[in-house]
Amino acid sequence: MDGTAFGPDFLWGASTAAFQIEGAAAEDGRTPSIWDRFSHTPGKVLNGDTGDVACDHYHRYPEDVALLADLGVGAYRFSVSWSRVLPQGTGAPNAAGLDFYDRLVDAVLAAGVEPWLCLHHWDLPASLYDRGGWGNREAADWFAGLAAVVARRLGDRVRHWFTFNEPNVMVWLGHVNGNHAPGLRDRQAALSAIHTINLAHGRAVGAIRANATDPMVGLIASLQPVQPAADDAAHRQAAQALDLFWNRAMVDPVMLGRYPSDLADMLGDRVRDGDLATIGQPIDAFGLNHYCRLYAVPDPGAPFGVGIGGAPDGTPVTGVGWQIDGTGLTEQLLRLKAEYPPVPIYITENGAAFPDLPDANGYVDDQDRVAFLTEYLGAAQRARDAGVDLRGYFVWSLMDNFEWELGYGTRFGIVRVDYDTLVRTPKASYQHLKEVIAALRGG
Ligand code: IFM
Repeated sequence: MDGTAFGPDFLWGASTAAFQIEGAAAEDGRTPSIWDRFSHTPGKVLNGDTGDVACDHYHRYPEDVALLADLGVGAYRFSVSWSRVLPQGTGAPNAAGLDFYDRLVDAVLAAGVEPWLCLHHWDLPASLYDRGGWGNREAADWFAGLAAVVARRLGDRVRHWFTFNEPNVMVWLGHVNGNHAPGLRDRQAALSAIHTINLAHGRAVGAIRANATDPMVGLIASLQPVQPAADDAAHRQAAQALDLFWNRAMVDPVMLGRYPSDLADMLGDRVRDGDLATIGQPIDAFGLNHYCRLYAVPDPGAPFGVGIGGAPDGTPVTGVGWQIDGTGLTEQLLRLKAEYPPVPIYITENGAAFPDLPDANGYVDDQDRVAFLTEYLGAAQRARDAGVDLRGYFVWSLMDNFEWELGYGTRFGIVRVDYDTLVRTPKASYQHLKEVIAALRGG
């Protein structure tokens, strides 16, 4: 890979999320999240997989931190489990839960890696869902409460903060499509969730700034260019609708301080005086998660009349059918530069699932993933060459983990996890990334 343009200051990182790796689901005071409940509901997750054990990162985090150090990354992005920190969602913090993140942060720092903390990666406490979840405007205050508790405890050491990971996906898959927790397909619930989560982001930005020392605060969204799956008026209209909900509903209000006008009409009096000022207060960084272009299809039965189709026939795809096409990443980065005020951008997730056949020693020679990373890093570099203020790249994911409704059969890691023994084995892609990072750092 020609990566010379990245230079020695470019930040390399790896990402994970609490529910996908921690396990220890009922330990030390943690209560169920909506994903515990969803995954324990028969038929919701492939093979009935749950997050009960996951990668057992809760107990094995020292091993995982050692992998980060050996990889040579400058940063580790992880999320906190809300129901581990605040078992009732609000109220009294759980000392044992906070102690875990304290130990993790110290271990990451001791390994010479910066902790990048994301407050919420989809695992809303089930108790809060029972109080209305993101459909209840009060959830914005509940989330600010979590932000304050975590920032007070870790804000002396954690300098880099994100409020939400992919709130747009949380709304689309959880409230429109229904294949993610909490499993809704409900137009009104989705609209309420959009605004409450945006407000929660704004309130949490304030809470982090008030409680952490000199923090960088940002938002992470999954943004993908949307195209009509066919060249006709219905598909073009579907593409516009999907672009509105996927790419703009939760980024425009944060970056521009306003909703797109079509959406503002739909949100109606959910948006109160002062909300947009809270949501649109300046942030210090934008996290872009990017995987593939989306192809929109009309779906009259769906809450917003649109669904997501497959990649065009004959185009290369990953093991989960996502199109491999780095030009989408360049295009998305250029769109961020063209449409929003300048904010440093980090790619906070990018990676791919492949079949990953291990040899007798558990080693995976994943040249398909190496080729994917090479293509997408080249695409990122082209955007930088075109003037995009891209400061870093975090691979998804450090290790194989619970891939939501697809459970453990779908592997995105650069480290293989054997789910019977929980042994971690770096794949060829880990070695490749390690060499890229070392070379670009002049190491
Ligand atoms: O595993 C997920 C992650 O939790 C959010 N972004 C996309 C990844 C791959 O599906």
